[in-house]
Amino acid sequence: MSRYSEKELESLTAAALRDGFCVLREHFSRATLERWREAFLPLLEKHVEEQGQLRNRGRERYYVTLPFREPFADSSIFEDDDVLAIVGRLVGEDAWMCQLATDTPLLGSEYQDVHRDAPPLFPETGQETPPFQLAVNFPLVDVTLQNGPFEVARGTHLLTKEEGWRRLAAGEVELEPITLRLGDVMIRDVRGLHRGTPNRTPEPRPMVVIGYSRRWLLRPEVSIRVPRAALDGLSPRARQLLRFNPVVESVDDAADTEVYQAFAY
Ligand SMILES: O=C(O)CCC(=O)C(=O)O
Repeated sequence: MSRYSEKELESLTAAALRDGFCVLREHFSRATLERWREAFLPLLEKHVEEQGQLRNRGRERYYVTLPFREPFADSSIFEDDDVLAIVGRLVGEDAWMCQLATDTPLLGSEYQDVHRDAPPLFPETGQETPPFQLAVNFPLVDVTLQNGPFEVARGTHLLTKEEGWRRLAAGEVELEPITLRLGDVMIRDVRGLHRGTPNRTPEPRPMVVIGYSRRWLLRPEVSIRVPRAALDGLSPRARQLLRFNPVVESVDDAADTEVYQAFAY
């Protein structure tokens, strides 16, 4: 069920096209996200123990893939009507869902280098294109100025990285911290120049990332391993969204090495 009218959805889409992101405030159920947080924290602990040495996102900052099972295989989140309406307008009605993961800075994390999450499609032209890869981000805690807000420079998704860097250095654009309450959702074009900032509190700051791509785009570094037994319980729309992902006998068979190492472009 949609919360937003067609006109509001158009306006949120226009903001995402212009600024590179839009935010839907108080959108997801806080009780649902509290269940996600409870289930996530042991996964984070295990990841830090087993793969923490990879340090693939910087000091005390971890990228953890979520298993496609309860509570994370949640259609109230990944099939949300408003989010999908905006995603469809930005990357096509036939978009697919390619990523279900989290970014978590802990105490001791640092500023990341300013980066994009994807290279341009046609680097030789120096021209950017309409959107092709989105991140739907929502935190599992309130994000404040103290616990490592994501920072982004508005409008830089339509510039080359070099021009974006130049405008940042010249003070023509600036990095803005995006503070979010539990339940808020940000839909962003992954080309916008951004960085993670230090979490200065003892509590982890998990941010979920659900990736939606144009139907012709494959990012081999990410995928969602869908257990065969879950397929029957999925709606036709969910099956359509997940259609290019590997089907596995059990999520526990998932390769336990994180392959998403190169992340900054
Ligand atoms: O703090 C965040 O969630 C952003 C992290 C980030 O941009 C990255 O690891 O690519």
